[in-house]
Amino acid sequence: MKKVAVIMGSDSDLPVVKKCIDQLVAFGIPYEARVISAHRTPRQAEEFASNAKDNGFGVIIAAAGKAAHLGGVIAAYTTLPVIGIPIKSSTMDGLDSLLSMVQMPGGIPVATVAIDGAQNAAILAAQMIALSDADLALKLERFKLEMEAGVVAKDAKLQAELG
Ligand code: RP5
Repeated sequence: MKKVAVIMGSDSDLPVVKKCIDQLVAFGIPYEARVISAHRTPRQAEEFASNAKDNGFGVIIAAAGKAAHLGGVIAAYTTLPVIGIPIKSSTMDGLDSLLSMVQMPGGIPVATVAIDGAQNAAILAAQMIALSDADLALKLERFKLEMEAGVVAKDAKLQAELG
């Protein structure tokens, strides 16, 4: 199975990014997590992205806050799909990160999830990897069924409480 790279702009992003890592682990997807900054370590960002495909990665997840250019810079150096997690790390409640990530120019997409939407980034990456992995596709089916059962149970509880 292809690996998923989880890159964060700073170790201060880890509390949010942990939810992404936990979900990848729950799906049994091999991953590597790194701290690489588009601004503070641009050479490492270029090196990682340029070699990611040859190094066995299938998807790159990039989490960053403030002027969040990490996803875009990584996407510039690879044809692998890049998923962006805008991190709420500034006084602007993450709107700055969201817009910095999502407003990519034509030709260089970054599939941006919600502000701090780390779990969804992992699920989206899993869906991409599952296109060529039947076992993972089954896990995703099961995941959706469990979600459905959870909501049905909550609805039943609400109906019981309301009489
Ligand atoms: C971004 O700046 C990082 O992704 C982080 O969200 C934010 C703050 O970084 P630190 O100053 O905490 O290292 O590049």
